[in-house]
Amino acid sequence: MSKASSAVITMLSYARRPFSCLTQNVFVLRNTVGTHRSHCLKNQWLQRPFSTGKSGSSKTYMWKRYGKLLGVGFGVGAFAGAYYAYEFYKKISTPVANPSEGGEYILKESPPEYAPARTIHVPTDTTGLKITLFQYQTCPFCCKVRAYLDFYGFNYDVIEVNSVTRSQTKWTDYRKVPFLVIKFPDSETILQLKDSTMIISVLQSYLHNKNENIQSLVKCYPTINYTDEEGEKRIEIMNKYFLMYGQHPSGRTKEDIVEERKWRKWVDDVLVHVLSPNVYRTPSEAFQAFQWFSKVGNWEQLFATWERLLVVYVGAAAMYIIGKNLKRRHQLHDDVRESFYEEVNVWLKALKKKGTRFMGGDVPNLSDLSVYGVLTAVEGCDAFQDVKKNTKISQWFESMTEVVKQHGGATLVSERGSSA
Ligand SMILES: N[C@@H](CCC(=O)N[C@@H](CS)C(=O)NCC(=O)O)C(=O)O
Repeated sequence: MSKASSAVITMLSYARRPFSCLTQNVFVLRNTVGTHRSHCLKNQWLQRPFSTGKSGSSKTYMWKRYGKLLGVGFGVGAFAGAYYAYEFYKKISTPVANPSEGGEYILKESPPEYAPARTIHVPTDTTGLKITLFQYQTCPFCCKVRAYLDFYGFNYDVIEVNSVTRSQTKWTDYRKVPFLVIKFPDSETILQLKDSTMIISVLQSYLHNKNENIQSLVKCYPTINYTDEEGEKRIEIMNKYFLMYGQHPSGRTKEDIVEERKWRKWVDDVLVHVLSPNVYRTPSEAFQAFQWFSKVGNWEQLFATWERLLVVYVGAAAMYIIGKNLKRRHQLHDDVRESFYEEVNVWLKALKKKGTRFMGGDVPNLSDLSVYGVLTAVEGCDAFQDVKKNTKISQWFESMTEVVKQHGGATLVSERGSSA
């Protein structure tokens, strides 16, 4: 779903390119004509004063005529230069704007009420937090957050965002999913946590660090707003891979914490990028993937038929094309399956070296949950069936499915609930 809307957006931005090329050609054409004209003008300019330059009145005439032109030219040039400098200055002076103090995560008012696509209730969650996840069912980042919430057994509501109308996120400036809205039993504050990795880091810090509440923990993740070289506004969340333990967590070595961080980053920077080119490898695979998204996302229930068909057909066609670009951008093998197998094997090799059931030992840690979460996004696609056939992922993957379903980490949440 997510991919469909990004698809349409990306298609539009691609569609703009030929136009901009066209405009450039017209511009070049005009310029050529212009250059030719000004060249003639220059010749006249050069010729007139000097060839007829003997007469003073002719000189005055020339200055009157061309001096004005020169003045206007300088004026326009100075104005254009100043404007350009101003725009440039704006670009380089906006990179860092730091609201900090966690203010960027506080909502001034409660978002509108939407009917949840489903409500997850786990009796062991006694934290009293009211968590709402805004998501696309098959977005890998959303799947990662769900894997985390389900493993720990948090209670939460799911709001399925319509990627065509995005009507459920009109009230926020944040343009992506997933994000969480959290309400607290003992405070009026309402928080909006943005970015899958930051969400997981904040909640995990909250579970481990009983001296801090979520409102104060978010202050450790200040955002930096900047404008990139293409003029796009971007947000960088500082420390998003770091957990705010307060003190060194018992039973964990420093190396083990660093490793966990490394894998979480690998998931965001590497693993996630092999998914799209693989699930949209051929037109029929792209179509099959979208049909599966429609099924697990319950689109038939949630969206109008025309919306669903639009997303499935247009989305599949667009993503097939975009998949090819992503393949180039992320320098995947010609046969993108090879890249998928390779990355999965990188993970499996590390797991084998560790010698335990999960990367976290007997219980999954955040690396396990992140790898597992993004893989569940493509679980029903041909690509993942191929991965299961051609690598040894199944054993670990099935163990993860089981432990997430059983809320294997629920004790931590209930302990946190009783200490609140
Ligand atoms: N770094 C973000 C990435 C989130 C992201 O890129 N989400 C995509 C969906 S998979 C999105 O919302 N794109 C904009 C859109 O579809 O409108 C995170 O980890 O949460």
